[in-house]
Amino acid sequence: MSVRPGKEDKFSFGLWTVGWQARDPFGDATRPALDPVESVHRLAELGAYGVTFHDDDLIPFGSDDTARDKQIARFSDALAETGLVVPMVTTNLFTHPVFKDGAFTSNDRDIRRYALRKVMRNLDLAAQLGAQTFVFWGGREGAESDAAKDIQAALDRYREGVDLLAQYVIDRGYDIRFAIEPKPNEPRGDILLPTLGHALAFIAGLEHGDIVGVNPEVGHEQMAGLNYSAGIAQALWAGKLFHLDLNGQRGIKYDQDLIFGHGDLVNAFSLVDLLENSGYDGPRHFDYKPSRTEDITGVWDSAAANMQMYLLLKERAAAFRADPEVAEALATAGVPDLSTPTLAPGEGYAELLADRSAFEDFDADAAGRRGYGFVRLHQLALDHLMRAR
Ligand code: DIG
Ligand code: MN
Ligand code: MN
Repeated sequence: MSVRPGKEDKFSFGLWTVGWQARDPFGDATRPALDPVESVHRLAELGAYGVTFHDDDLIPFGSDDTARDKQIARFSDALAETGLVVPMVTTNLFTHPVFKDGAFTSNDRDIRRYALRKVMRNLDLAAQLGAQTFVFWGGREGAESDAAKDIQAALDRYREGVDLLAQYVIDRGYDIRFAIEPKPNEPRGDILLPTLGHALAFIAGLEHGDIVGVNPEVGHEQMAGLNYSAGIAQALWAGKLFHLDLNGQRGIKYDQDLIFGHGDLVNAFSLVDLLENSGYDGPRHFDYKPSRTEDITGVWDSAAANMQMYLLLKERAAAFRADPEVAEALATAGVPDLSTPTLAPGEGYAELLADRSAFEDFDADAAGRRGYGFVRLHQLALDHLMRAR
């Protein structure tokens, strides 16, 4: 059954996704370059709401100002013609050899200064196009050997860079928030801020941490063996889910950037259930790679598949939540009870110490015999996922 996406679904795509020419470490490109203007029109036809980009996706690295202005004008015209918006912009700090030891944390100070200038220029463009989120994926911030990178100094430089750029945004009055995108490795042997947890801890130490959140990607957390929907729940709990990169990953291996849901489908179901019931109203952004085996028809099929998967899972999650048997299984499992504070209103440790039922008279053996029924609850979820009820 095909479901038709619309702008109200807030699906967005990186230009670098559908535009990926499928060059990989073991093979040449299998597809020709794609004009960003063509991508805007085709994605609009498919039902997308927005497009995102790295500076170099839109303006080839090294372009002079005339060529740069022409590209921006063409792109802006396509946005106006299609009604697509630019919710997020990011900077390519990883392709050019100059960044081979990183950007903000390169051992070379001149390169660190160059990287900051490249981002500042891109922040101006992001503000000009109305983007409200600016992503930092430190793909080259890291090392292949431990002695090569003083991690503490690198984190100082990372913080110095993000604080400076946040000050720039504040002073310019840009309506932009930053979102850090973690990844454990690839292309560096180990990447700084490898998981959501590392990123949240880093943000806590920033001067302007209030405008810095996270942009977690499905496959990146799963490359570290982590539960993506659980990580998103913590990002929401921390008020730091500013954006997210949806795709698929089949286990702990290289970054596959599969179509959303084409990896761990069960976790994708849990994620959509969470997002649709959490109040997150940001873009559903796809950062994936159309398989190297596909021609341009396959590229557009893959873009449509991302949105199809999300909408199908949204429908399945709604059916799960509407099922009275699920409500009963949730109650048996005590899931709603977890929202009840452990302490009564006004109760402190003195009252807890005085409460014999909490310890002296507590029958741990009887409590240990409780059956929670999690298996039945999970099977109900899978029944709904597979449309078996
Ligand atoms: C890869 O997962 C990264 C880069 O594509 C980009 O910097 C970021 C944007 O979401 N994701
Ligand atoms: Mn990825
Ligand atoms: Mn990403």
